[in-house]
Amino acid sequence: MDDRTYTADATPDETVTVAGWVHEIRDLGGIAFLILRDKTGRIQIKFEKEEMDDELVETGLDAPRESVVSVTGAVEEEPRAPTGVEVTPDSVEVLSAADTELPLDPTGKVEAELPTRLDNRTLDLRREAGQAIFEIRSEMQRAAREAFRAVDATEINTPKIVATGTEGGTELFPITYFGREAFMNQSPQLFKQLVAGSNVERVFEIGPIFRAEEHNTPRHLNEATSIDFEGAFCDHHEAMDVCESVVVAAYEGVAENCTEELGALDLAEDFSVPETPFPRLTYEEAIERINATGALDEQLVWGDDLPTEGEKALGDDVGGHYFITDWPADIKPFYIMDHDDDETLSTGFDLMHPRMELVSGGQREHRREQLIEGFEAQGLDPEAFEYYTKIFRYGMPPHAGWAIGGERLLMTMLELDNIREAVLFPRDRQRLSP
Ligand code: ATP
Ligand code: AMO
Repeated sequence: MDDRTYTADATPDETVTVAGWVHEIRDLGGIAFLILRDKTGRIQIKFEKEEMDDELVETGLDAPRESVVSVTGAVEEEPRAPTGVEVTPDSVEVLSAADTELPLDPTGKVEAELPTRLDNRTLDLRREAGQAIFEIRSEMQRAAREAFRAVDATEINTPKIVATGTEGGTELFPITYFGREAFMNQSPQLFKQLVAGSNVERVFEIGPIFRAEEHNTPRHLNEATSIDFEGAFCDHHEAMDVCESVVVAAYEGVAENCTEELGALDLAEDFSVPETPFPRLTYEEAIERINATGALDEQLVWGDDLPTEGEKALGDDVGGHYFITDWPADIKPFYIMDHDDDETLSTGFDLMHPRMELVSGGQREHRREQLIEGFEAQGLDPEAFEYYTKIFRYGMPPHAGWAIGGERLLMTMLELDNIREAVLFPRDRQRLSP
């Protein structure tokens, strides 16, 4: 594909062509060094001014920082060089000269604010820590895919332009679709259920969701990545088992394959795979424990949604990942099944990280009559969902599933303060480009 040698692979006594960015130039007088940086690291290029062709020396040493250069030369061992080897150049070519003024410093010596970094993401990803987050994100998704395959789930892709919302009417982005009203999809929810009701049976999807969240918080995005699972002949307990296995696999993949990246983020010492099994607290136990912490001014009563402060107090109390099960039916969506013996209780669950909610899921209502009642109870018009409800007349197995917020998983795993750090080009109320 490209016939240059990665800097990390340059071995002594070879002649190589390395190419990358000018990280820095250190001029000591008679001798000067260009530190060249690529995907794999850095290498020292040595210029002995007296002994080398003037033009070659000028080309190398006059290239502004962050210019893209290609260097051909012999690799030699040099204990004083940062990586133990250096290149003595036979030729230097500037492929793209950079401006001398840069909006941020990719060496990381001068820190930049997050908005500046996001406005100049390419330069930000030239910093080791910036690159590391997205190498880890890639590994997290690879490991999750492998964990899904281990439970025999098939990867699917569902439409992102849809006719109806599912997760509450106020958070939809409307668009015009050939003169008709349409929306950006908030969740693959109904589609993944429609596929779980086929012979495909078990599915997963890693894809975008769009939510017109009004609030501007460090853990909400307007375009996020949802990691979804849905399985036929599966109840909420089994769905939680799969959820736990995917989260743990993501951590294990990162622990095994991202040692350097964790080092770049100063996490090498602290990174650990969460212990299993994750405790499963009922909603009722959760509110009792929150009340007992005394963290809230007002005691929670059964039926309340958990406020952020309450979630944090409980997170500190539990100290790791945990599920909250058996939520009040009224605060869970229409597609979640209620318990047979108590209709006020749902099979809905959330997976919590001590800092925030990571996952929602549950067993689904597969009985058509009860499903229609659920729509009506939630003030939704079942007619608008005919494409979905009609399938429940043709044999819908019991099924269950969940969705992880991909960026929240990464953000909690890497202790990032702001969810925007976990997205290449985040979408929030202010940010529509790049
Ligand atoms: P879900 O995935 O169900 O949306 P969530 O964790 O994203 O769950 P929301 O339901 O969007 O949370 O919002 C509920 C929580 O977000 C509440 O606990 C609330 O305290 C918090 N929240 C909402 N708006 C703000 C805001 N402007 N600033 C800080 N926190 C907020
Ligand atoms: P829910 O609405 O709870 O459930 O979303 C699932 C998970 O997605 C993440 N998430 C977000 N992350 C960042 N920014 C946002 N605006 C945002 N909104 C959601 C959270 C959340 O826990 N259909 C159900 C899932 C199911 O039952 O299968 C659903 O969408 O981490």
